[in-house]
Parts: sequence; C-alpha cells; structure tokens
Amino acid sequence: MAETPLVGIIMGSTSDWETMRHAADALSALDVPHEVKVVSAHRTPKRLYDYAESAVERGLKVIIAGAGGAAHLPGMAASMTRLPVLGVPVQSKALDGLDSLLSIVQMPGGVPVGTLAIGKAGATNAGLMAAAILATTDEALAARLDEWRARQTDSVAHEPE
Ligand code: RP5
Repeated sequence: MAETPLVGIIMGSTSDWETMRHAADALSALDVPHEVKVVSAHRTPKRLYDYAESAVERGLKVIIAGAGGAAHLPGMAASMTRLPVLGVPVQSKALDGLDSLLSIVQMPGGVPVGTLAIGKAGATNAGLMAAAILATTDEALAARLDEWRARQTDSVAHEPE
C-alpha cells in the first residue's frame, strides 16, 4: 500500500505467512494501510530491535506479531514499544500451536500482549481487532467496520443446506 502504514504485521518466518496473510486480508478488506515484514526474535534480533524501536516514529499504531513454537516475537516486540501488540500463535508442527499459544499468552504483568487464537482464526481476528482499535478514533473506518460486520451477519444461513 502507498499510504503510510498504520498497522505493522510481523512474523518470525516466511513459513508463517500462510497463517498471517489472513490478518493482512482482514486489514485490506477494511482499507487499513499496513505493512508486512519477516522479523525473527531469534534469527534476526537486531532487525526486531530496530523495528520495535522505530515503530512509533514511523507512524504505526498497532503491531500484529505472529510466531510459532518458542514464539517470543510478540512479547519481545511489546517489551520495546508502547504500541498495542496483538500476538498470533502460529500452529506448529511439533505441538500443534499449543507451544506457540503458551509462549505468547503467558506474559509477565507489566508487558501486555493481546493474544488471539491459534492459526487462521487468530490471524483474522488480529486484523479485525487492529481495525477496531483504529476505529475508535477514525469514524470512516468505524463505518466500514460496521458494514463488514453487518455483511457477515447477513451471510449466516438460517438452516444448513
Ligand atoms: C518460529 O519458528 C517461526 O515463527 C515459525 O513459526 C517457526 C518455524 O520457522 P521455520 O523453521 O519454518 O523458518 O520462529
């Protein structure tokens, strides 16, 4: 997107993109400018430091961080920026994402990460939640989000086919 990104989506590996693309899709559906980067807490710690330290001055308002396994990315990002960080546990091969979930959700008091569900639903909801946060101070976005929610409601069948 050409506009200055308001939401930064980061993930620990390109292998996380199949999950994290659903966060990007939700933001695109609501016309929320965002950026997508691979930033690993373990493999590229300096990249993570630079990203989190510069996030506020670059105009980001929310960070969505997805990682799997020893998923330290959301918590480490939250430790270095006051921006709200939404954590998405990516479904891991070894433990189905329970490891990712526990790694992300069990933050010490004082360093919050808003933790979503494991996998696609969590990524989608992270995008929607980032939009909802921005919509508290953006009436046009609030209207788009209301419309999106109404369309979702209308799309639910009354009976199975
Ligand atoms: C984590 O390790 C990543 O977030 C990813 O979910 C997991 C596996 O990474 P790859 O080995 O596929 O690069 O850091």
